[in-house]
Amino acid sequence: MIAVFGHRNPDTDAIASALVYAHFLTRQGTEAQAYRLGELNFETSYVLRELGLEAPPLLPELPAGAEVALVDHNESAQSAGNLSELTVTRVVDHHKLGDLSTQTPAYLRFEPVGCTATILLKLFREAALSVEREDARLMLSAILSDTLHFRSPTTTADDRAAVDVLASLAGIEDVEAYALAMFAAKSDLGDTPASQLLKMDYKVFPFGEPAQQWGLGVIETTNPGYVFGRQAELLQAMTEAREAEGLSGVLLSVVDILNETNRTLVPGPAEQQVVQDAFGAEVTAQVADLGGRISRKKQIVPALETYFASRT
Ligand SMILES: [Mn+2]
Repeated sequence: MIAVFGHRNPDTDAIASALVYAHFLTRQGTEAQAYRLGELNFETSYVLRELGLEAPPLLPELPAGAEVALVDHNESAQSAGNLSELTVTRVVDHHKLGDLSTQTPAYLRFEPVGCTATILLKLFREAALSVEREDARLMLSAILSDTLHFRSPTTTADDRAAVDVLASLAGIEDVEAYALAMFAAKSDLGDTPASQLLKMDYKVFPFGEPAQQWGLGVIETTNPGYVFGRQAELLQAMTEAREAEGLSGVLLSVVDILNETNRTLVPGPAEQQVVQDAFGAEVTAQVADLGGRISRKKQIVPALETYFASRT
């Protein structure tokens, strides 16, 4: 039995791709079970609820040598705690290659597309395997989520073509309306504690040499006013996370999905300096205007890598 899982602080792609890939492998004769590495966000909960599906179980502590398949991530900092002891047999991902190493030859499928699910659809086609309605809906949801329904600069022609195919397989006639319902569910944050809001879509990255660890959170929302109404609490939660996790800096980008803008919370002077130097951004009252840079993967992380590399 292979355990299939996406990254910590899972998003819709991390959950949907784990479910679909586990199903794909099982149908191909390799028994697999999907897991999650954290709590679902409100968008993913909506997607599963609409489908009448349960969330995959939390990944238990696996014994050394257990076979695993990674989807939607490859960096150890975003994976199972004891990843280095596990046997990675497969990786399907659309992120940059990080510190991945494998103990045995592995199946590795990386493509620079907007979503892991776009790659999974290709695997179904290459295997000449039909796509079941539920899997089509999961993959469609993941692509709409990761690409912000094609608003993100990570979107490729492959993602658009996949959505066309999947919408008809999933029986979704009005894709725009479905995407807006997903984004509305994601934006309905209620009284979620600030520390939890920070961690809902949050990844730790090493930058420079010797590596500094930076925590980069994103809140994608159709209602940025709500998030900025809680700015003081969020800044406090960011400072606490920086101390508790021994990080060099923490940033939280508030992405306005509909207007395609990014205003990023800056908790201290170290973060302010980096944001000014790396992005040439203006910082006013602990908010940096990052303009149209709405993709952490394509626009935030590469700029920070370039910045820190130039300083070492
Ligand atoms: Mn993804």
